[in-house]
Amino acid sequence: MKREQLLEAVRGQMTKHRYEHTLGVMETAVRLAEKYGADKTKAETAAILHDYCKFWSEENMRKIIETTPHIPKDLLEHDKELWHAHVGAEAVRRDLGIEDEEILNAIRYHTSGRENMTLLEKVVCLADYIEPGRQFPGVEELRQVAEEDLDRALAKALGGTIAFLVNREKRIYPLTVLARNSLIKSKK
Ligand code: DGI
Ligand code: FE
Ligand code: FE
Ligand code: FE
Repeated sequence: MKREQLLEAVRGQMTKHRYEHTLGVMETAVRLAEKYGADKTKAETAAILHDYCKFWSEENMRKIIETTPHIPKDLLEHDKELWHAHVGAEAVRRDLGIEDEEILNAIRYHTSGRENMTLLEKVVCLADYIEPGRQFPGVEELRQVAEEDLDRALAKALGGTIAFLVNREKRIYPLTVLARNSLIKSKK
């Protein structure tokens, strides 16, 4: 599918604000892919589709998680904010015929991260944090680090999410901890 068709397909699924976020992630992911040597076309496709399911109902996503054999069931015991990533990967395969596993994994792990992420997965996950529309304390520093060190920037971003969850007394999905550890370990 061409870029315009993909954009059209996601636009109908989301609010204007979320669509603008999607465009920001697309732009940022392509730029990071270029900088760090990931596949730019795959980064663009994954970025456009990464929040495809963001506004699907909780019941619908729960049903898809329960009935799709390879979606981890432990997602159901963690924050539902995590669900749209795994459900999204299945949905774009089913609805849009996306079969490329690297693209699907970049969508699947864009929220939680995972241990030993691929370059493409890192690029999409980090772009989601630092796209121009994002505003949260520390985002400017994150944008600066992203220009120098992809792993360090992503470890920082995931660390920020972990701290946010701890502050709110929420559970942390284990893949997020594994992702952060492996990003730090891989540099030592
Ligand atoms: O979909 P977006 O808002 O663009 O961003 P996202 O897919 O990265 O979702 C992030 C949200 O998920 C954020 O509000 C924190 C929440 N969340 C809940 N539990 C976890 C989690 N994020 C991570 N990485 N790990 C968790 O365990
Ligand atoms: Fe998301
Ligand atoms: Fe994210
Ligand atoms: Fe997003």
